Amino acid sequence: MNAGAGAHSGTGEATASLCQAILDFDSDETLRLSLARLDAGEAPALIIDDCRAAMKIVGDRYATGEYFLAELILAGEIFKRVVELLRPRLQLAGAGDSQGTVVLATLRGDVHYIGKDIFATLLEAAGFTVHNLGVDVSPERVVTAARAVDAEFVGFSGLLTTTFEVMKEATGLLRGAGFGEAPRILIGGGVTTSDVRDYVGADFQTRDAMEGVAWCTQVAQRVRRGQ
Ligand code: B12
Repeated sequence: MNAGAGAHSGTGEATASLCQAILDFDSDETLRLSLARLDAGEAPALIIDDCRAAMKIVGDRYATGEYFLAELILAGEIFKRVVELLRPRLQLAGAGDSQGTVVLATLRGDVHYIGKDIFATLLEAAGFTVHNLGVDVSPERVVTAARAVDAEFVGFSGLLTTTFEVMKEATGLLRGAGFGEAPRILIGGGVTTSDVRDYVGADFQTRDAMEGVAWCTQVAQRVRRGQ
């Protein structure tokens, strides 16, 4: 099996072999290569980007019928183990005053959570307090949670196009819920685009967790300065 050209976000041979290990569903080799790169001082975010490129290939092969559900599950399990390995390094920053409170969820009908949990970890590393509601969450539960913790941000992760309607419903409920100031709403996940952001009525969209953290940080700073 070949990793395929042009899909990598990192550099050179290290990227290609990590990608290939995932496409070979070789969990031990994937973890060994990830650990070697960590020990060599590489940023965990780069390793995640490479794994994501491999997951994209797995998804594409599933879409064309070359892979089946079993391969999706296998690749997902391997990626989850990589994220567990990297998590302590991703979390290094996070002490001190909270930058703000974020409620996160994958909404009704969607059980993908790997990307959401990466975003949650990076937010915590940047000093945010995160209430991660999990997957298959109803819009009503999001509103209840956002109100209970007085959330400044609410994030939805979506990997299925069928979730767009539910994101729209949840956004509408949040905007109409009579908060003093409604929380900022951001969406992310492999199938989201700026058009989807406009459709669901969110404030921000990204498929890059680091970009999501940067946006939350900027907004939180602006709010603190009263701008
Ligand atoms: C692994 C996987 C699974 C695993 C999920 C494991 C898990 N625990 O999460 C399992 C096997 C369960 C699964 C099931 C299904 N899957 Co699936 N799956 C994938 C796969 C291969 C990878 C997803 C992934 O983890 N990517 C890696 C993460 C890191 O990327 P990410 O989520 O985009 O997250 C990054 C950013 O987007 C961002 N981010 C994520 N969330 C958020 C949120 C916010 C607020 C912000 C700011 C940022 C952010 O942070 C991350 C890092 O930067 C994708 C293919 C793909 N191209 O993504 C298909 C894919 C998503 N699955 C698909 C399908 C069809 C299914 C099934 C319907 C299959 C079936 N017949 O049963 C079911 C649906 C089950 C359900 N009800 O949800 C399709 C969706 C097609 C569509 N357009 O709707 C895809 C695209 C595959 C394909 N090409 O056909 N799947």
